[in-house]
Order: sequence, then C-alpha cells, then structure tokens
Amino acid sequence: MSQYALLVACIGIICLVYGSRGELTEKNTYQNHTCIRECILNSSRTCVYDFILEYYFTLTKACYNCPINVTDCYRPHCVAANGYPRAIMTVNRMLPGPAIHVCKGDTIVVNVHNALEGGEGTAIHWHGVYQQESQFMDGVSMLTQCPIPSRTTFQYKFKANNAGTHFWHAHSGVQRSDGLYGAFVVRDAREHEVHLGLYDFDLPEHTIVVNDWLIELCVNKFANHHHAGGDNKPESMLINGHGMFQNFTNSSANATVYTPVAVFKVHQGRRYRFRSISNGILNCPIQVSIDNHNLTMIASDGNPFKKVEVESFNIFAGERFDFVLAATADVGNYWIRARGLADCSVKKAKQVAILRYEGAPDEYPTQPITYEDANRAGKKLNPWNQKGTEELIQVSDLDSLVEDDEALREKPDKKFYIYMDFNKIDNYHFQDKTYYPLSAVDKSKHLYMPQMNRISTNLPPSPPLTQYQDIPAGTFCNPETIDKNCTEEYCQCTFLLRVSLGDVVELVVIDEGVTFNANHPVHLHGHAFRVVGIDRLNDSTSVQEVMRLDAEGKLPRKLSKAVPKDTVTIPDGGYTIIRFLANNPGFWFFHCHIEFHVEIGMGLIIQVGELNQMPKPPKNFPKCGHWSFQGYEEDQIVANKTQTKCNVSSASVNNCGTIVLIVVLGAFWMR
Ligand SMILES: *[C@@H]1O[C@H](CO)[C@@H](O)[C@H](O)[C@H]1NC(C)=O
Ligand SMILES: *[C@@H]1O[C@H](CO)[C@@H](O)[C@H](O)[C@H]1NC(C)=O
Ligand SMILES: *[C@@H]1O[C@H](CO)[C@@H](O)[C@H](O)[C@H]1NC(C)=O
Ligand SMILES: *[C@@H]1O[C@H](CO)[C@@H](O)[C@H](O)[C@H]1NC(C)=O
Ligand SMILES: *[C@@H]1O[C@H](CO)[C@@H](O)[C@H](O)[C@H]1NC(C)=O
Ligand SMILES: *[C@@H]1O[C@H](CO)[C@@H](O)[C@H](O)[C@H]1NC(C)=O
Ligand SMILES: *[C@@H]1O[C@H](CO)[C@@H](O)[C@H](O)[C@H]1NC(C)=O
Ligand SMILES: *[C@@H]1O[C@H](CO)[C@@H](O)[C@H](O)[C@H]1NC(C)=O
Ligand SMILES: *[C@@H]1O[C@H](CO)[C@@H](O)[C@H](O)[C@H]1NC(C)=O
Ligand SMILES: *[C@@H]1O[C@H](CO)[C@@H](O)[C@H](O)[C@H]1NC(C)=O
Ligand SMILES: *[C@@H]1O[C@H](CO)[C@@H](O)[C@H](O)[C@H]1NC(C)=O
Ligand SMILES: [Cu+2]
Repeated sequence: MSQYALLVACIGIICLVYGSRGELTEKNTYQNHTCIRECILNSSRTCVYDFILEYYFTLTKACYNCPINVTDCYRPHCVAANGYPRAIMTVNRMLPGPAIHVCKGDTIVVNVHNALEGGEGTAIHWHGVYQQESQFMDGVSMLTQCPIPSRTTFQYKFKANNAGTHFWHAHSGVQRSDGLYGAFVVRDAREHEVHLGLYDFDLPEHTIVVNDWLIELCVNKFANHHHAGGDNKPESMLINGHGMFQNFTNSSANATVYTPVAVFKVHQGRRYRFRSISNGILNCPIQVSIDNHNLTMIASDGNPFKKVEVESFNIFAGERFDFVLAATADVGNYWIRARGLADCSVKKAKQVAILRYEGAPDEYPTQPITYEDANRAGKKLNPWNQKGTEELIQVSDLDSLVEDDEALREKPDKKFYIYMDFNKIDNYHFQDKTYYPLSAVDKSKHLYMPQMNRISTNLPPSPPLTQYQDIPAGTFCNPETIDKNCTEEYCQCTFLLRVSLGDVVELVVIDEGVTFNANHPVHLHGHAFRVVGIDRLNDSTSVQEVMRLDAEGKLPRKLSKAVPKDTVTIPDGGYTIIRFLANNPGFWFFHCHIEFHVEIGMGLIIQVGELNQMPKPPKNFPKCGHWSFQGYEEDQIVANKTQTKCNVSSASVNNCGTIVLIVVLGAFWMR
C-alpha cells in the first residue's frame, strides 16, 4: 500500500525534483541512452528523456576543488564552464544539457519539468526538425504553444523525420543564452548516407557545440544594454560547455591554472565525421579551425553537399556544419580553435579544445592561443560580410546533393522583400519620445531598433497555432496594413506573411547595413530553404537599390543544386535570396537568431495555409492568453446596488463614490 502511494507520488515532477534527485547523474545525462545505436532501416524506437530545468551556478559545491584538482571538475553536477562565477540555467545540471542522438524515424518524447526558480515560463525548440504533422511541438513560446508554467511539466512528442545535425534550445526570452541548449543529432541508415565512403566513424563524442558566453545572466546584459548603454559584446566562448577564461592560482605549485577544455579523441589514420553546432547568442560568428588539419565540409543544417576542403569555416548562430577530419598528422595534441568575429572581436572572445590522438600524452598543445593565432589563413567556407572568391566560399556556391525540387523552379508563387537594419527611431521601450528621445541622450546610449521592414514584432497574447480565435483583432500586420509611416513613427505589431499551402515562396532578405557593420543570421521554422544567392554589395545598401538591381536582372539565382538550409547569414550591405516550398501548414517563425535582436522584435511569422488546413491541436493542449478584465463579480453586484441606492436618494456624485468605496471594502472584509 505504501509502495503504491510512493509510486503515485513519484509520477511527474515531484518525484523527479525531490524524490530521485540522487539518480539524476546516473540516468539523466543520457550518455548511454538506448537510442544511441547503429541506425538500421525500419527499426525505429521511442526515445524518452526527462529534462529538469533549473537555475544553477558555475563551480558549485559539487565541484569541490576544481580546477586545482582537475578530476573534481568532472564530478556529477559540476559545471565548471570557463571558470567564471555566474548564475546559469541548466537541464539536468549539465552544460550543455543532455545530447540527444537518435535515428531517423524514432519517436522523441521529452518531459520538460520546469523547475526554474523565479516562476518563469519556458518552451524548448527542436532547431532543425521540421515538425511535419507535429506543428504543436515546435516549442516557440506564444506562437506554437503557451509557455510551460513554473513547476509544471510539458511533454514534447514528435517523430525525428529529417536526419541531420540539429540542436535543441529554449525559445522563451533569452534563456538559451544561459545554458538551456544541447545537441540533437538524427542519423540516417547507412544506405541513405551519401558521404558514407568519406569517413570511418560518425560518433556522438565528435559533436562540437560552440557559443559565445557571457559573464552574467543574459537578462542583466540585456537590461543594461537596452536601457542604460551597457555593451553587447561577449567576453568569452565555450566549446561543449568547457573553456579557459578565468585564472586560478594553484598555490601548491605556484602556478596559474584554468578550468579544463573539451577533448576530442581520434586514432591516427582514421577519418571522423564531426558535427558542429552554433548556439551563438549575441552577434558572434565563429571561425572554426584545427591546427595541422584541413576540414572536408560535407553537410549543413542536415543536408549534404558536394565535399569541399577548407582550412577553416565560419558558423553563424543557429547554423550547423558537418565535416570530415582525417587524422593524418603525427600522434599528438592539436588545438581546435574557435574565434569570435563581429561583436565577439571587440573583447577578443575565443576558445580552444583539444584534438588528441590515441597514444598522445594527457597534455595541452604548446602552440600559443591568442585571438590572432586563431585567424587561420587559406580557404574558408561561409565568409562574414565579404564577397565570395576562390578562397572565400559562400554557401550559395555549394552544390547540394539533395535533388532539385519545385522550390528551384524559375518563377516562385510568392515573393517578398524583407529588409533589415538598426533603425534610428524613438520607441516607448528604450527611447521614450517624451522623456529620453534619441535627440536628447548621449550617443553612447542610443538604442537603434533591429527591425524587419521597419516593423518590430511582438508575439500575440495567445499562440496563433492553438488559439487563433483568442487573438484580438488588429494584432497581425504587414507593411500594407500599417497606415503609419514607420520611418517616422515606431511600428510594433505581429508581422505576419500569408502564403498558400504548396506555394513556392521566395524571400529576398536584405541587410541595409546603414548603421553598423553587423549581419543577421536568419532561421526559418518548419522548413528548409534553398540558398539561391548571397552577395555583399557595398558597405550599405537599400531595399530600393536591391529591388532595382533585381528588376534589371542583376541578382543571379542558382536554380540548380542550391543547398537546403534552415539558417543563413544576411551580409551587411547585401542580400541573401532563399526559396522554399511551403508544404508544412502552420505558423512558422522566421527570425534573426541573435538573441538581443529577436527578443525585441526582429522576426516575422509565416502563415502557411488556411486555418482549416492546419491540424487540430491535441486534446487538452494547454491554453493561455489575455485576461480580459470586466471587473470582479462581487464588485459588479456592489456597483449595481449602489447605483440604485444613489439614484433613489438623489445623492451627489461624491457621496455615491464614498458609498461605493465603503460597500466594496465591506465586501472584501466579509470574504
Ligand atoms: C556509459 O558507458 C560507458 C561504456 O560502457 C561507461 O564507461 C560510462 O561510464 C557510461 N556513462 C554513464 C554516464 O553511465
Ligand atoms: C522499410 O519499410 C518500407 C516501407 O515501410 C519498405 O518499403 C522497405 O522495403 C523497408 N526496408 C527494409 C530494409 O525492410
Ligand atoms: C582529486 O579529486 C578526486 C575526486 O574527484 C580525488 O579522488 C582525488 O584524491 C583528488 N586529488 C587530490 C590530490 O586531492
Ligand atoms: C588573472 O586574471 C586577472 C583578471 O581577472 C588578470 O588581471 C591577471 O593578470 C591574470 N593573471 C594571469 C597570471 O594571467
Ligand atoms: C596543482 O598543483 C599540484 C601540486 O603540484 C598538482 O598535483 C596539480 O596537478 C596542479 N593542478 C593543476 C590544475 O595544474
Ligand atoms: C611564485 O612564482 C613567481 C614567479 O612565477 C615568483 O615571483 C614567486 O616568488 C613564487 N612564489 C613562491 C612562494 O614560490
Ligand atoms: C590544407 O590545404 C592547403 C591548400 O588549401 C594546403 O596548402 C595545406 O597543405 C593543407 N594542409 C593539410 C594539413 O593538409
Ligand atoms: C516616410 O517618412 C520618410 C522620412 O520622413 C520619408 O522619406 C518617406 O517618403 C515617407 N514615406 C511615405 C510613404 O510617406
Ligand atoms: C558604394 O558606396 C559608396 C558610398 O556610398 C558609393 O560611392 C559607391 O558608388 C558604391 N559602390 C557601388 C558599387 O555601388
Ligand atoms: C450589473 O449590471 C449590469 C448592467 O445592468 C449587468 O450587465 C450585470 O450583469 C450586473 N451584474 C450583476 C452581478 O448582477
Ligand atoms: C441612475 O442614474 C443614471 C444617471 O442619471 C441613469 O443613467 C440610470 O439609468 C439610473 N438608474 C436607475 C436604475 O434608475
Ligand atoms: Cu539580427
């Protein structure tokens, strides 16, 4: 009987958080999950995970004497990160959170237990998974679902139907910046791997997750930057949650030591498929290279392309690149280097990891690791704000190995020009028109709004996918429906583009680039798009100039073998043209993947298909929305009574007010 009671109590979050915390380390790292296996056709499984989301800290008591005693850094629940003390957010007290490695066709079940102190909601997005027939599982807070309330559990359940290197991350506020992210790799059966002959191993341990990393909670930096003029430049970077940054003194050896870096092991003479992922946070394109080795690039965002050998590549926030590393060097230790560009260059944010050959000593390479040392010369894939050349290969120059499809036909059904920039506009969030407009405050505190078509998108009070009928009229907008001049007045609404199910859609996405030399990596949910053109025209450009060039036939499109991706950079002062077949009905976010930009509105929603073409939400799917205030019931009774009384006694307005107040107070007293 008592066992039965315990079992009942143990169902759900109460047991996981309070009852079986001790088991968390053994079971919930999922390093040896039963779904990690050789992928064979028609042998799909159901893969279950429990994610416990918490606020946490680096170098907690779980770390004992880390990093003076390095072994301590690998203890359960120890998050050493780069040694800097700061609050973080974790899944199962790991950084990154558990990696999910499954086979195409598997059913993924993730029970997300929101144990975040502070009562905030959350949602987890499966970046790269199209969610066909499981639109409700896309995990975008206030678009495809309500945020998961604090102390509750939400179950994600969907099929991993498209193979590739993906990742998962929180899609609510700026939570992914503080640690709510992890790898998500969907492997295909051998017979479907077109590059199978190029490598000997494709192992979970060769997954590289890179990101810029702050020295404080992201909301601190967000509030400071947007309201007070604090910078938006990352200090450091992590590779698989590890790195060197903060120094410590090992007093027994009188030496400076650091927290340990990630180590990737290989055997000489073998070839390995590495899968790299950027959970980039701020504007931090990352150049990746490995000393004494070249990289054979073979796939991006889950789609293979004709191999290209390079010395380094850039990865933008939200992108993934797979490459083959041939372990042809002498047995030894080599630096894997990550170097931050753009806003990451200001404080020289960088990080290293080790490529260790079997038989090499457990030591660090001796080559210097300054920021400049990581600037690998030679052939590079995916340049940052540069024109393509022999040495600098744009992703639009790659030849896809995914067959051409309808998206590449000559004429699209719908075409939109999306133009982005940081706009000098007074807005009530950060540059109050009356109290502290741009014209009155010091230039160092100017906040220019990152917008698409001069619109800042705020997501609606209820998720359109599940509660369309609850969204107030006038919430959605597009440039045609706005009657203001958004160059002169701040425009904020829910930017929505409608396309029909089955349309071939072309987006000419422009970064006017007038204000800063930035760039915006954009991500599309629910689909992959073909990257048919990328160019940087000049230091800056305008939507008018790009439209003129297009009308003159001067924007070339690669309509054969253009690579399918779901995230791509838009060069500053240039454009990227993408094409997709809108075959997945739903409401899909298209947004800049820089956390500060999307958080203040640099995104839009693409509605694919009519409401009646969208699947119905699962029964009992959680709801949320505006609380439309009509007054409390007891107040209304009081008001009605008082009204009558006043009319009868012909009391003055003042007396009526007093009576109402007394009766209202009396009503509360009686409760
Ligand atoms: C996973 O399995 C390997 C090999 O059997 C073992 O060494 C390792 O400790 C296991 N990890 C966990 C977290 O159980
Ligand atoms: C796998 O299943 C598909 C259809 O369900 C079938 O066409 C195919 O022959 C099967 N393959 C193997 C190897 O069993
Ligand atoms: C370092 O920590 C490990 C446990 O993480 C422990 O077994 C070992 O004794 C420690 N070494 C020293 C020198 O204290
Ligand atoms: C350690 O870091 C501090 C700043 O946190 C710096 O001032 C100092 O020079 C560093 N020491 C060494 C030995 O690198
Ligand atoms: C700190 O010094 C002790 C004593 O020399 C040594 O055993 C230990 O490995 C050192 N720790 C690091 C991280 O170098
Ligand atoms: C520690 O090393 C520094 C230089 O590396 C030296 O100046 C200092 O005297 C040493 N301290 C001790 C206690 O050995
Ligand atoms: C890498 O490629 C360059 C040519 O792009 C070549 O000069 C260099 O020797 C190669 N390095 C290795 C380690 O293969
Ligand atoms: C909007 O305002 C800008 C700046 O004042 C002006 O250049 C532009 O012509 C206006 N657009 C329209 C459509 O009135
Ligand atoms: C680039 O911009 C500069 C300054 O605005 C202008 O003088 C130049 O003509 C532009 N070049 C091209 C190719 O449009
Ligand atoms: C109060 O009066 C209004 C208007 O006559 C009516 O709609 C409302 O239902 C009344 N409220 C209650 C609680 O009787
Ligand atoms: C009370 O007075 C108001 C304002 O004069 C009037 O609109 C309302 O109809 C009256 N109510 C009753 C119940 O007579
Ligand atoms: Cu951006």
